[in-house]
Amino acid sequence: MASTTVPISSTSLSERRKLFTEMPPQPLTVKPGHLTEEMVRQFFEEGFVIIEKYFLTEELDACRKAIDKLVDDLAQQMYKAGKVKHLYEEFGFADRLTKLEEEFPGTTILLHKKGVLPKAFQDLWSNERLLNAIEQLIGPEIAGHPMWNLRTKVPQNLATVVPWHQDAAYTDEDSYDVLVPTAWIPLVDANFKNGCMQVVRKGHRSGKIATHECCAGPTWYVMLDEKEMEETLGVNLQEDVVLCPVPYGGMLLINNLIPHQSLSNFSNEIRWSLDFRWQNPEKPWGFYGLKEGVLMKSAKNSVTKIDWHSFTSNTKPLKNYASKVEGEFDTTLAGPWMDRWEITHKNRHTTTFQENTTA
Ligand SMILES: O=C(O)CCC(=O)C(=O)O
Ligand SMILES: [Fe+2]
Repeated sequence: MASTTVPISSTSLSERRKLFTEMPPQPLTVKPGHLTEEMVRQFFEEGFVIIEKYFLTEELDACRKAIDKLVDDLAQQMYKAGKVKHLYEEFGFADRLTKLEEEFPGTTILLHKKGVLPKAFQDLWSNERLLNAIEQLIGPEIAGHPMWNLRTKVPQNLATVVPWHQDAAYTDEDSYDVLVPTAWIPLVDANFKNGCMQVVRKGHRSGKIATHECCAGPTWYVMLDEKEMEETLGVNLQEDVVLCPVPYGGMLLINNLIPHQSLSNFSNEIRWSLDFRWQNPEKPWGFYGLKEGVLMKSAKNSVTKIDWHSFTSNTKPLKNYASKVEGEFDTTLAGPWMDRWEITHKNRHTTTFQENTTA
């Protein structure tokens, strides 16, 4: 049965507020990639910070190249199966997926679902400079969180618009007391026109998770009603919404309680982005027992090699859920967050979820 906001004692609420809003003691020595004190302070006080220049061009270029390969592999697979009549090889990073999507609606979903993690993505996620910055937020024990995404925001496509939500609404209740920073990393200049992110500043400060609903429009995304957000989280959308353009090479850091959404893409090119999350591996993953995180850095046991193999191969089945044989080209996407919130809007994704739920 879908749940609503969990009652919480005032002690744990005040501890949670502290964890999410107070800057922890900072590392004693300055390390490469460290954020300025001002940036760390903004992350805790406002719930987000934009860092305009952070990555080396080659680090992100390698991810763009890996995406070209993912799209090519998918195009070949679809072509061989007769799903599309063209490979669209004359198109590239900015528009090849759009052409495939036009011919076979749902191609973007196939790519999103595949969840392939090429080496360039692994390298970016576990980039030493980036982990030094994450250490400033959560301390020296750091694991990659199982929830990560390659976003394929093709132009003028409702299925790629992500409505208001707190990321904690996708994880289970165990995770509510765990600070999980997200780095949202665009692979193009992201701006208002191509659908960058918006956040609600200070929306994390109440320490609460508002009641979400499922699912938005033609998507598998949870959604947070604006009135509910204002009432529960104590924000004012007239004043607190911040547009977050991020240039190529930069990133947006947010926490798992801050409400955010991404806008429509009115440009002619795909707005690609990656979102990676980290947390302390000693805390619950909040991922419905499906998957654990991957240890990346530790002051206790130094990490010589990140075990990507286990991370990418070990996913357990969801309890009370029997996935009917999914075709290779099945463009429905269902997940356990659909059981967390009331399904106020049905679509093919929620129907798949309900049909596969066994008890
Ligand atoms: O990239 C998007 O469109 C949405 C991203 C998002 O919600 C996230 O990274 O948590
Ligand atoms: Fe999100």
